[in-house]
Amino acid sequence: MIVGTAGHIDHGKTSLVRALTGVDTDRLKEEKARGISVDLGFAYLPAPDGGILGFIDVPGHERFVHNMLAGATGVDFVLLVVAADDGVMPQTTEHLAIVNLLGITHGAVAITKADLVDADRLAEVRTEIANVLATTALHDVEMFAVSSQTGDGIAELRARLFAASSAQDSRSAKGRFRLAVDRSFILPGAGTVVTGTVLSGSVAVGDQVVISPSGLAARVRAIHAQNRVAERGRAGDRCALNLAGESITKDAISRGDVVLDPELHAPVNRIDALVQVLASETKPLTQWMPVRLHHAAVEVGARVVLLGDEPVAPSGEAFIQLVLEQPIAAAVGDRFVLRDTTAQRTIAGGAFVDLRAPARKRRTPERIAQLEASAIADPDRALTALLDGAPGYIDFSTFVRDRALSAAEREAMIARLSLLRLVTPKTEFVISPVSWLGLKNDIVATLTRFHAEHPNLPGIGLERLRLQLEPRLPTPAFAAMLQGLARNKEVALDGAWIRLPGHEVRLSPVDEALWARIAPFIKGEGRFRPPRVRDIAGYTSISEQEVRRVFKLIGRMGRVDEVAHDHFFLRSTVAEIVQIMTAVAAAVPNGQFSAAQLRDQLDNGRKVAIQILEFFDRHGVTIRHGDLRRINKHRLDLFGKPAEGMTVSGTVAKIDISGRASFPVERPDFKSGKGREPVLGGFDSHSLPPKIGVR
Ligand SMILES: Nc1nc2c(ncn2[C@@H]2O[C@H](COP(=O)(O)OP(=O)(O)OP(=O)(O)O)[C@@H](O)[C@H]2O)c(=O)[nH]1
Ligand SMILES: [Mg+2]
Repeated sequence: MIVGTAGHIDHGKTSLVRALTGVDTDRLKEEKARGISVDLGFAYLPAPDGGILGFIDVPGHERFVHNMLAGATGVDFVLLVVAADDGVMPQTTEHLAIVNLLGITHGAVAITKADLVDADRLAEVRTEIANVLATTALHDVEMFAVSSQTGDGIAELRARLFAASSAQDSRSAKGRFRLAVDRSFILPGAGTVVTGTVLSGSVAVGDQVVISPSGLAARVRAIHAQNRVAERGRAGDRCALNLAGESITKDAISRGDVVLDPELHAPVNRIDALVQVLASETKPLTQWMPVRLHHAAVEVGARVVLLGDEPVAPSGEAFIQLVLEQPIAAAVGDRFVLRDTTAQRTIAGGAFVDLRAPARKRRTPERIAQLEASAIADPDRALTALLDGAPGYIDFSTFVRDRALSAAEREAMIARLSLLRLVTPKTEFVISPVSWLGLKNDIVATLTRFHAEHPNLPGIGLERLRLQLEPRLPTPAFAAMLQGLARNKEVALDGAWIRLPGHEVRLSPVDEALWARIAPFIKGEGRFRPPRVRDIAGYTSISEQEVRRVFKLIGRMGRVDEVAHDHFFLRSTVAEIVQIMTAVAAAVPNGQFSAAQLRDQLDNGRKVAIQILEFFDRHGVTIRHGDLRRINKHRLDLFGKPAEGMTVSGTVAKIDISGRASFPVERPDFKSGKGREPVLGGFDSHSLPPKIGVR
């Protein structure tokens, strides 16, 4: 258990810690000289049950409240110190307010310097203290009259602390590791050591960690937990970590940094939070008001953005957005405190709700509903509430990371809530079973309708389908969902087209008749040099536009390819050319052939041969090296098999293996650089479309 002191300057906090533990925590020269505490002090006390109590002694001076705040994070039990002679003073109430805002609910009051007052005064002070505690979570804590001078009451108080420590549920170490650094120093012989309270999870010797927000990597060389050498430090322990790493020095790490599990490193500078303004304030929190934000051991300048219509009045509670001057390492649910910019007053405090706060549309009813869901502490209930609201899916990887949940906890949540996961290259989205089913039904209904309205089209493009549906999943998540449906044969993915598995493109009778007139021109003898759109229009007196339209239609069915602009080849002819080309490649050294060598086999002229090769280059079937090409065997089946009876067999005749030397005129103009790289994803829409680009 970690015990933190709190209370006004000179009220006897340090003396009390010394009386309880035997340790004088005022170590600094300045502290000795001035007789006041300036920075945090640390002491440990072994308990009869084998545990160890850690003490964090804080300074009471109003100028050092920021140090008090750095120490108060991670405290389990507060020891509120009030001097019997002075009674409740300004920092008594301010520290109490801070403790309350930080959500510390266990504690005791020590009325110190009891030796200086009589029983009447003691009774008076008790009443005074009870009054200030009344409105806080500590309203029913026990009060102990003590004297560090005479030792009166110290044993009773110590016994109370031991009992509290035994009764305390040990904090869950389930989450991922986070430690808020309050000191960093060099230990001769060991190197860089940082100390702080473990906020969540645990760390073991040998673990890799990251210093956040800087992002420096380090390895844990040794651990002291609660002042003892340990193999592991857990949530609720004060730990000293001996860190090793290329850039790890005393100065590379400072108070306010967080040492964490590398998975958690994702600093933030815009946070949506639930804030409470102290009743003692006289003014509300207003738009773009500058404040000092205190979180864990860090202090940073920030601005307040109101998310409601009104300023947040004293005693009021509201969602706000905090825009930070510098990024910090934080987790959802972490407590924070706001002080004024002159560091004289504590104004407000609360809990972080969403670390990925949007800069725009941050006040819409939809967004506020998300914040209400995110503000639920229990991750299962928060996630369920989020999925029940708009947009109906969430980025689960981010949810899990921002709540510092472990990998095991992540999987357990998926199972407990029967979530459907949509894995994309960058992240994992989840969607509720109800939304998933609704979306699936909508996809099938939309496709059914589309096929009925457009029997001659192969299907709907992914984006077009996505934009018609609610919830509108992000493109990669939608692609992942479609792939899942395709695996179950509920939809079919045809390149870029999505269709129902049973759907086949059918031409209208009119188009069928047009195709019957056009097709003969690209079949048979002349298939390697078919006429272009304009020529076919001339031969058939069908308009150029119509010829082109029918070709594109047939192209979408995968039966023709537009090898060059307005120049369509039957798919089976393209397949046949691939075979001939394979034979050509097999007959030349290194499989490297020239355009002329292919042209000789096809007998279709230099220009067309080059256009065909450039078409293959674009599809990655051929790979160009200067004037020569070789075949990429991985893409040989891209155009399927040649039509029946057209299979090339035997050896290829007439190949000049002397290469381009004997074809001095056959130096195609490749200067344009076109087709230099196989363009695997950039197909024309009328040829084979790209596969949906997700895992
Ligand atoms: N008579 C008497 N004097 C005390 C007692 N406790 C503390 N003092 C005296 O009060 C003064 C302040 O004590 P500290 O323990 O330094 O007070 P503190 O609360 O730690 O002060 P800051 O850390 O500066 O806020 C010292 O001179 C102590 O000797 C007590 O129980 N009885
Ligand atoms: Mg002190």
